[in-house]
Amino acid sequence: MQRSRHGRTGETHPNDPGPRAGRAKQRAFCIAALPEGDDLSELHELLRTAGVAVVGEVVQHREHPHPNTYLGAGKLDDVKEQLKKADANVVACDDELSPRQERNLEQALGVPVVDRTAIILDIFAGHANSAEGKLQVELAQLEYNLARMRGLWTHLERLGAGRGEGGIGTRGPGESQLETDRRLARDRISALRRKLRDVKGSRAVMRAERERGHLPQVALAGYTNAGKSTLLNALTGAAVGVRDRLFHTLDPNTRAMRLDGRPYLITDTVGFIRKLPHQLVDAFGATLEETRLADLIVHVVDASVDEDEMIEMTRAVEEVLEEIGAGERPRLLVLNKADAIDADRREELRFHHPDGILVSALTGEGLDDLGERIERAFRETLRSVDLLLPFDQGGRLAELHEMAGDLDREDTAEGVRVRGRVPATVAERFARFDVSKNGAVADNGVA
Ligand SMILES: Nc1nc2c(ncn2[C@@H]2O[C@H](COP(=O)(O)OP(=O)(O)OP(=O)(O)O)[C@@H](O)[C@H]2O)c(=O)[nH]1
Ligand SMILES: [Mg+2]
Repeated sequence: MQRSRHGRTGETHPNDPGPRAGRAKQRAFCIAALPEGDDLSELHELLRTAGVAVVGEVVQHREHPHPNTYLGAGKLDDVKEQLKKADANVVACDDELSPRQERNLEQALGVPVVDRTAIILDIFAGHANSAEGKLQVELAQLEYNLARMRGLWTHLERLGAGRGEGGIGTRGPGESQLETDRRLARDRISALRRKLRDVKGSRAVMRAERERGHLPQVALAGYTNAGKSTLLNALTGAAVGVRDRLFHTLDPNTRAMRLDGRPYLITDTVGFIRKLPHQLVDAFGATLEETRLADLIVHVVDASVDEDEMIEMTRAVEEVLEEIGAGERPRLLVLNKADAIDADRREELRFHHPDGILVSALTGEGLDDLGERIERAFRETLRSVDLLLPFDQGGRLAELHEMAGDLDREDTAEGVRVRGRVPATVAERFARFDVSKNGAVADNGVA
């Protein structure tokens, strides 16, 4: 959270997140422009996760934030007074600010201003472990900073024009510094994109391998801190890191599990949040692909919060799923943290979310039910096949058995007749042996 004024980068690397030491000394005053309500608890939580203390807050009710100053003029005076009293040394805004709003706010308030996006990016930077995660976060931060540089740039241009056709004195060293910064940032962005494409390539290879094994893929998705990693651990016996903080998991973790004898792969990945910075969605493309390509998405929500908040979080997740192209995937809703839910709330959940599966990843309550529902959802995607496999295709028969569970088999003069229900992808692979339509083998060629 040490981004320098105006997102400028000074002498350091254009994406230097700044010194991390002494972050706890930051004392933030929170501001928000909301049409209604005054709940800034999530912003507090984000700041807590980023290691910043919250010393006060002001909410202004308005339909839209002020285009120039985010809050109205009167409210700004109020904030200025209050933040002095609270001895705040930074202002944290619950929305992404335009570069102009940020600059004007800093001028009016006399302290650095950080917006929600910068805070989230800062948390991601602190939590990234893998090489891929670090590249993704750096890319997102650079894109964020580049937009701010551009903002300042047009501002300077306008100033120049105002002072008379951009003549002498209007093009100072600031401009060339900016140009250098922007060029450096752009070069770095291209390099990062290239590296991430390579990573994406190897991820695709791994996925292709998994698909060859025909294992059904289940992806856990959900709001940050909903309990996705805890659920992965509970279902698979894994020991993925769990913590009561936002965005603890950034890298996807895939583990195997068995339900009724059939093996599945289940992936836990980065959590979502309201107003998730688009730079992150963009940069985490390869990671989010795991969700987009899953056979089934298990949407995990923290059902221990009140209904309105849960709906809001659920909606935020659905929007991101839509945005990454996973909106149409088959989905299950898992209502987690049942151990923290009383009888009344249980009743309410049953009423409002009859399809939701109530579980506790912590105590194990409801996990059998969840297993059955995953299995059932998966079974619904199965297709009936009636195959005739020539005797020389013994290997393929074994493959089919591995995948399909219950199959009727019958030895005939031409080969083995197999009837049963198999995953759609398997049905496609065996289409050439299908005799259900015309009673004859369509094509006996070897795949
Ligand atoms: N009471 C209760 N707490 C839970 C349950 N499941 C998870 N938690 C707690 O919720 C917090 C977040 O759990 P995680 O599994 O890290 O959540 P996550 O969805 O992976 O979060 P991120 O990776 O940060 O997005 C931890 O403190 C868990 O112990 C549950 O069933 N009941
Ligand atoms: Mg997690």
